[in-house]
Amino acid sequence: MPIIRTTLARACPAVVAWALLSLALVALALPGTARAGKPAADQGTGRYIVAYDATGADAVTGGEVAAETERREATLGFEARHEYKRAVKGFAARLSDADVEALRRDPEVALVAPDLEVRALAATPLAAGEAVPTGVARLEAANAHEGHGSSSVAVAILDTGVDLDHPDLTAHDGKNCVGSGTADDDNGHGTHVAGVVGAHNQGSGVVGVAPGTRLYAVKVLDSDGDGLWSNIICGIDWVTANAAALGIRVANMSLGGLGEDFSTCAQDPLHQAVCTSTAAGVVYTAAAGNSGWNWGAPPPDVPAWFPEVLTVTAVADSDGRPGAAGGAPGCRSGEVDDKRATFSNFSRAAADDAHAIAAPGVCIRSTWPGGGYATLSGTSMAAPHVAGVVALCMGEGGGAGPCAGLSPAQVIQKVRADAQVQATTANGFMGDPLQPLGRYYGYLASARATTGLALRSHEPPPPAPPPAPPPAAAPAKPAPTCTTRRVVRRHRHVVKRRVVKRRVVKRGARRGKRVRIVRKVRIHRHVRRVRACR
Ligand SMILES: [Ca+2]
Ligand SMILES: [Ca+2]
Ligand SMILES: [Ca+2]
Repeated sequence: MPIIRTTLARACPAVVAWALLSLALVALALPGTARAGKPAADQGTGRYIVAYDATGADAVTGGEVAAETERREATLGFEARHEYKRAVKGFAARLSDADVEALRRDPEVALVAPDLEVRALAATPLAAGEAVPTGVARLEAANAHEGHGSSSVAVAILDTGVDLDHPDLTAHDGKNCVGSGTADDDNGHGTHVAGVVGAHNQGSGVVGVAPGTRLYAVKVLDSDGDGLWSNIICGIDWVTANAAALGIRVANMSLGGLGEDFSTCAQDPLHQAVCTSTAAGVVYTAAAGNSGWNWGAPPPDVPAWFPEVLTVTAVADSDGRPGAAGGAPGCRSGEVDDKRATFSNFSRAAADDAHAIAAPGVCIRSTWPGGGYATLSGTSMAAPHVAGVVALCMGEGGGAGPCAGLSPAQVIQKVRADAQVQATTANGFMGDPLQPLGRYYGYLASARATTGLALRSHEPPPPAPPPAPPPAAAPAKPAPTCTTRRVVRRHRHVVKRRVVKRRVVKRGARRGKRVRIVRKVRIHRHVRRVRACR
């Protein structure tokens, strides 16, 4: 039976950071069937949605809905509150049990379904003193102001155990498959993984993707972070047996080793355990491995290669934002902001691509045994980010989410499709399918797209303009009231003119001049506008 070892140790013996070594084991498990953890939908409201047969011989067209509904209202005595003519042909109404019975017997009625309550998804304000790790921010699971509530389902952490009394975690003792005693963490790796999924939003430490989610510690790796397949199968067996009772719908496996060969569900006991647990409704997230190689090349990396799991590659991100402007991550050299992590395994075949997704896995801060915190890197850190997103998709705050009722295979494809829909070259990473590097790492998971909850950005308001200098010291006074008056003055003007006339004297008389003064009087008219203000 192969030994499950950290992929990093296998790939890069020179790397001495034990934190990275322990990353080889990635265990992030969400417990099985969701229904056990949720209250039953309230069917006692008396409100129903009735859909007419839309396709059969008795099909009711949109134009007939009003008349058909009116006929039944008259016969049975109910009153429809809504009528539907397009997406559904039918109506909604408060109905008695007898009405429901009668409508269910009605050949033209295809469906009588209880009208269940829904609740708006609301973000939770971030508690003062809480720090949002970069990976949580990068997936838009939380920002400096808001985050998500706890998942409605529980998550199993198949790992080195979890610090059961860490104040930032709601960790329950699940199963110790390595030795005796509780599944308390004697390594640190499992506690770190647990905090990425569900560290509380309680005002100290860090906040997880799905804060306060119930976590079940399943210890399958020893204090060195090593284990055997038999340990892993023991953990998966416990998850499968307890999923329904404990509401476990997600399980994380931040661990890996080399398989003997490619297998079907029936050909390999570890593969069979994963297939059976998945069929019981548990979604498994698995770390892609830290060897920087193709997980699908023989011999395959397992459980990353199993087609039934959601395999998570690692992205480097230093600032919790897209845009590659965060600078190099501080805890590890050689990595670039918003680029695939150099150590991350990847895929090269379509069948392997089909269950791959990416998440932050470099310099991730999370919980540590003894009530502390630590910063680690690895695909082990990437996988629990996605486990948290899947847990939120199952539902939060006790309600049902968009993944409730989906099979694990459907959940995996939904979360991958959400990531693809959200991706652009501006918000993705170097190495994703929009900016490929010749290898497949998948799209970056998106809590925003998968849960449908966009956190408010709370952008700071634009800075206020500096106050205008006070006007010159003139005392304030009321605006003057002004009137304009037209003044007309007339005056006489005397014009004098000397007129010289030549006088001619006949018969030798001398010539002479005669001067005459002519006077004329003119009247001048002056118009003036006089403006007067008071
Ligand atoms: Ca402890
Ligand atoms: Ca916290
Ligand atoms: Ca970044």
